[in-house]
Amino acid sequence: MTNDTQPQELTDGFHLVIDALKLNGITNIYGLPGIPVTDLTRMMQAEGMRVISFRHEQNAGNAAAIAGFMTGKPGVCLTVSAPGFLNGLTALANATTNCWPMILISGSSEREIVDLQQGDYEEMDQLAIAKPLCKAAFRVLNAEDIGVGIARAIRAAVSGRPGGVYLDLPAKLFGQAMDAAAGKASLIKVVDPAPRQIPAPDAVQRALDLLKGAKKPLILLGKGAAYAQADADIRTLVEKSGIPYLPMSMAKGLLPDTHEQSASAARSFVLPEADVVMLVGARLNWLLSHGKGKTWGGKGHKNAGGQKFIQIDISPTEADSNVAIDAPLVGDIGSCVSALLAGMGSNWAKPPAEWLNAVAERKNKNVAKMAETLAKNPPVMNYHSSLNVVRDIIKANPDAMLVNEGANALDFTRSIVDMYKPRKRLDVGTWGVMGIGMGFAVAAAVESGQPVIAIEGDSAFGFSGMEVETICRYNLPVCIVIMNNNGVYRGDEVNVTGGKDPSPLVFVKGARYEKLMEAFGGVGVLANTPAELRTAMEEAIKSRKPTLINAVIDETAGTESGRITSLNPTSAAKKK
Ligand code: OXT
Ligand code: ADP
Ligand code: MG
Repeated sequence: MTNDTQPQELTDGFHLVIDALKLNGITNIYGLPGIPVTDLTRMMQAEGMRVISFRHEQNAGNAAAIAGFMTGKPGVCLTVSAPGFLNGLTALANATTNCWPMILISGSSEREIVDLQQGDYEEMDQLAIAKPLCKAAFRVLNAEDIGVGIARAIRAAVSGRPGGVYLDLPAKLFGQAMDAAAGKASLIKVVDPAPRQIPAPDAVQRALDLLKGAKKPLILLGKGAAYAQADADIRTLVEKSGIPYLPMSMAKGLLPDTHEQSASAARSFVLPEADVVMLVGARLNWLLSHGKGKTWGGKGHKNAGGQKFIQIDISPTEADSNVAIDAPLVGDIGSCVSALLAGMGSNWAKPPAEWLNAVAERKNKNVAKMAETLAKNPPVMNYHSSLNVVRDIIKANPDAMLVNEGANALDFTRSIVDMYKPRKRLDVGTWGVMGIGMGFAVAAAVESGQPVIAIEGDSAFGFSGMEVETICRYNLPVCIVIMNNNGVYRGDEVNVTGGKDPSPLVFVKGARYEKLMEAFGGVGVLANTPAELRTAMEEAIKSRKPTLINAVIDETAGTESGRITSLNPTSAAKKK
């Protein structure tokens, strides 16, 4: 037989998408099926990919985003058109805001009809809507361009400052057939998707000079430092310099929180007192009071405190975004930190003892105060007595992943529960967004294989609570602890009018959240005491069974917005 008469082997858009992703090492998909991606999910599974199917796209998107943070590879979320796409978009925007690599792949409707606005099924110009909310957005119209489309999406997500990428795949694309060999040849294996960016030697020297002259230096580690996976070098930098460091929330555990140089327990002392601050993958945004104001020892909220700043960041435009940066160090954190280490030489002088002693004194005082509070066992469980248990459980299981959201449930957990290893604490991030909980918990279990503990405010849990079914369906080792105080911040508010409606801030009292887990075959536990909570958590870790513990917390224990009460606006117009 000649080649002319041999039947041509064909491939199609479905398989090219799958092959392109697999070629680039992407094998986990977080999504929700429906027109036009239903078959794609089936085929992905058939081709050996792990498809985790959620109950709402926002949770799938959050899972993809945090998978990106954990692995440094883009997490992929797959949705249907218009409403499914929009449901996933919040997570894509959140990923971009947090600098996490993620790709949202959405099916879309017939281009010809959408562009003429003729009212197609789920009609929407998704590409245009996604563009301002992510780092890059692409659409693929022809099967032979799928390889390029996916390569561009991967590169855009992970190179430079990581972020979210939208990839629009119209329904018609999936069915397009082409020659299999030509299809294979059209795929691209992305080489060096996140190239190292070596800092300029003069910038390294400028930073070292500033650090050398400091009397009260401080290192601030942000989640960019955790993301960079330069753990050993970062630890060496901290230890060799002898400088106290402060981890931002998701950088906790980069060095163990129990490290003697950790200044976490002296935060409000070290920020205004420091004279030179080195930011490592942390932005001077609202979480750091924009680098000025009272937090930094400034007179008014617009006044700087007089600190000199070194900022290590991959984004060349980050410096000076809030206050002047004296020594910007632009490059990837791994390269910048190793350049600093090389420049420090072998006889780097530790900071003056006076500074180290002052930090230690303040820290020890706060740690002792905390220990005293944690030792109390009030008649009704509160944040301290319950989180003391979580603290012990994490200490005994340092490889476990910790997911955390809420207001008081977030802030108390952050300061009470020590972390021991990098990238183990996953939380509300830059936006302080509620709803990340169950999506993060699913991805944390899938990506790490470790047990996951999700500490959830009862309000926070409500945003993604239906995913307990997903957790049960995939039999994931997730232990959810709901800090149940009957409401947003507190559960004791009343309707001031005396009317029948409850206050906007409270929920059904004594809600039995644990029954939600039981409905899907998981383990539900009601815990009224620290002892009950401890037993239930230990059992959950041991059994690896999906577990939901409804921890009943004193409904008067919380404060408005937790530690960020001051961000609530107050009216300048006095009421009579
Ligand atoms: O130095 P000082 O003395 O100041 O003490 C500090 C440390 O030194 C000390 N510390 C320690 N002491 C001893 N030992 C150790 N180890 C130690 N470590 C620390 O403790 C204190 C505090 O330390 P910290 O935390 O480091 O310092 P500080 O000053 O707090 O740090 C400042 C910040 C800004 C960095 C920090 O506070 C922070 O990271 N905050 C994040 C806040 C945040 O993001 N909050 C979430 C948003 S709140 C709100 O928006 C909510 N909503 C609205 C909503 C949202 N968000 N999203 C969506 C989609 N829709 C609506 C809602 C609905 S929260 C919320 C639900 C709330 O209800 P829940 O039921 O879920 O939760 P509950 O409140 O529990 O009811
Ligand atoms: P945090 O909330 O913990 O303070 P941010 O999200 O504000 O952290 O800051 C993270 C910073 O880290 C961003 O400015 C981002 O550009 C930077 N970043 C992320 N990855 C890297 C990397 N590999 N190398 C250098 N900088 C990075
Ligand atoms: Mg609550």
